[in-house]
Amino acid sequence: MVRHDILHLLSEHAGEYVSGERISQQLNVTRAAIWKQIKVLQGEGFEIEGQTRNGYRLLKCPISLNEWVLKQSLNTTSLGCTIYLEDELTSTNDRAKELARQGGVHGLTVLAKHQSSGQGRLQRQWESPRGGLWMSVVLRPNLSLADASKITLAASVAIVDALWELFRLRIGIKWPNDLVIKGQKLAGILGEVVGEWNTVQTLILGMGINVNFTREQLSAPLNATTLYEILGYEVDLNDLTASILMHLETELMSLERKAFEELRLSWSERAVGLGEEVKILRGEQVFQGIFKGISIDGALLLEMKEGEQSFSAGEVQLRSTMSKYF
Ligand code: BT5
Repeated sequence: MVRHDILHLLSEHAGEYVSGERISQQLNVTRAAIWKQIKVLQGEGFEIEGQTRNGYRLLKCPISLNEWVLKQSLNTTSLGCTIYLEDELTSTNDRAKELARQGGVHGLTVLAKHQSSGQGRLQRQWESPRGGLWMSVVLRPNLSLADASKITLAASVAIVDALWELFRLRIGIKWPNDLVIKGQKLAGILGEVVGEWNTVQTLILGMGINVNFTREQLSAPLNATTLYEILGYEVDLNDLTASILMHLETELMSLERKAFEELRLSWSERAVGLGEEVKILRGEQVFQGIFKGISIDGALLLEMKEGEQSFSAGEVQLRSTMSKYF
């Protein structure tokens, strides 16, 4: 794409002018065509200065999602190898499922700037205003169905680590995979198995993070927060996406090596409520006990008077009996 070629050329000389003539010669396009493409790039949020005498110079790349910028930041081998970035989708998970059924490869990543019908677990709604990170990755890992829940645990750890790496923010994981800060939800994860796991082994991993928007853009009753509220400034969504995919790839590779103990440890270090007295709600039923940890298959282990019991994600909810950070 000519636009991307222009960007490559300008970014090689970031901050310096590159003459229209030079771009024209190197890319074999007319100067009028270059001018047109520069206008499009400016519309996408690239700060490009144009001077009749000196040419063009790239001053800044957009911090909103942009395929070219994202690809420059990506340092992965498989995740994000193919990127579908749309302005609006009903749900990135739905689009990723469609693409997976059409043969989408491992690592294919779908992003939307806004979701009109974002999904949570158990048919719940996920509010997805502009400025958030709404992403789904097609995974065809070398793992069994029993490992599917470990992948969502791995995703929680990846997001926590990316937020620490980029902003030195400590986020807690509320089992199974809500990401919370001071008790307020910042992000959620939705893993969905596509088709017969044993034959196709495909999991759609959806991750939603409230990033560059204010709390007011979410409905009032939600116990939620956004990165913007926490940090006080907008962050580069491309860097954030790249960092999450990088950490996720590392976690997945270690899972494929059967190194679940490492993941369990990483997850436990970041878990909220571990070792505390908690309540587990299953429909009308309430179980109370000490949150001991997670089992080999990612289930929550609860130590109760009657002995230890495990609860798998999806069917129950976790509540604290004391911590205000739930
Ligand atoms: C989740 O479900 O937390 C999984 C959310 C996954 C969203 C991503 S975005 C990209 C991909 N495409 C999708 O369509 N989905 C995935 P769950 O644990 O069921 O939590 C849902 C509950 O969180 C809702 O019932 C609300 O109470 C609350 N909620 C909804 N939107 C929220 C938001 N933006 N921030 C915080 N809480 C929210």
